[in-house]
Amino acid sequence: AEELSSLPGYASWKRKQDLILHSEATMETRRNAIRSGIVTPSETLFVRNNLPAPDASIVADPDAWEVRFEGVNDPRTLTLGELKKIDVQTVASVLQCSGNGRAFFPHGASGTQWSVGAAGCVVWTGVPLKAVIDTLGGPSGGAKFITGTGGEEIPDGLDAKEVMVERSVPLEVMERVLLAWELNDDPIPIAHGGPLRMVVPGFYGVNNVKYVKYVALTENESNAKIQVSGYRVRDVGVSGAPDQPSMWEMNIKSWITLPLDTTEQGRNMLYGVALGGTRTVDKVEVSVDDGETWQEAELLGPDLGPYAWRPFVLATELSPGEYRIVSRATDVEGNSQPEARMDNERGYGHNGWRDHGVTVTVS
Ligand code: MSS
Repeated sequence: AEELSSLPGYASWKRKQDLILHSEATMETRRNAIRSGIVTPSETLFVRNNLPAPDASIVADPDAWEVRFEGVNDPRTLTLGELKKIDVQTVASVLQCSGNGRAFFPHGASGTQWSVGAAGCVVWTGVPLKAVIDTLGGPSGGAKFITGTGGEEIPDGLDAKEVMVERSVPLEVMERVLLAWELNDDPIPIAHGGPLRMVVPGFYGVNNVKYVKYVALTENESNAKIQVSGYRVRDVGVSGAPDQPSMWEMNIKSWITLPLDTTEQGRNMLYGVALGGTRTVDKVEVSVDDGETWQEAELLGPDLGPYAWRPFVLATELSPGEYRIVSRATDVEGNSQPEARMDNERGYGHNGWRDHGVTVTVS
């Protein structure tokens, strides 16, 4: 696919040199833009929009933004200004598209051909959803899901249920859900879902509903296409359906960020990042011979919690030649990245270590 030559208006403040411009709605962080960083600068963070972003005028007066709450004993519409007075918390979490790594699937999974860069680790500040629900008298009964609706206007002539971004996540994760108004210490820009975003730490990007305008505790999952048949893991050639796993919790994953392509002989620092989804990363091993032998890398601090990623480094001597450098992360419960990808129709959830390696020529 043809890449854009310049940043689209709503993302014109981004660092163009850090991004691969797949389209107006999809921009990927370059593998070399992460280096040893823990928090991904907003200017470098990937963008993925399923619908055209709303007009930036909605972030001009953030505190006036209204959200409707349903499925509680006292259903109400609250403004962002009011939400800010309920409580406030900060969480570092990885934002990663379900299709990150799609480019590595040999069957040519349709959708944006993300390599490793549909992911970043960012800091969100907002009100815990639990505190808002308590303020509204608690769940009204029978609730099994938290359903959030994006604030996009549905383009003329399209069926809302077909295109709207409305996602449901299990009620059990409520304790960690934030309604966030800050990204990396600044008001959330329109590109990342300002003025208010539903953040579900540890869950794939799609569940982090931007410009959230409606939050409901519901008995059933949303009947929007994006929930019913979209973002479902199924075999190649099979259509999406509600009985297939939804792209909710992220799996353990890591990749090398430096060096890429070439480096000089002698002592080298091999950098990368590792995420555990909802579990803390325990260790990362690195191999310079495509998985024949492994060495344990050093985790770099600080530890920003289970939802953040952890940069790592392995210091090693390299002599001239060609190397296939791969990394494999393990979480505190012993879950490790598999070697292979799990083939699936849409190329979701790829965490196989083999495909994520880099080939480096040392001279
Ligand atoms: N939200 C809304 N509202 N809309 C749209 O479109 N998308 C998704 C999420 N959210 C959307 C939303 C997706 S799908 C993703 S990844 C994310 O978001 C991204 O983010 P950023 O900020 O980066 O752009 Mo896949 O799983």
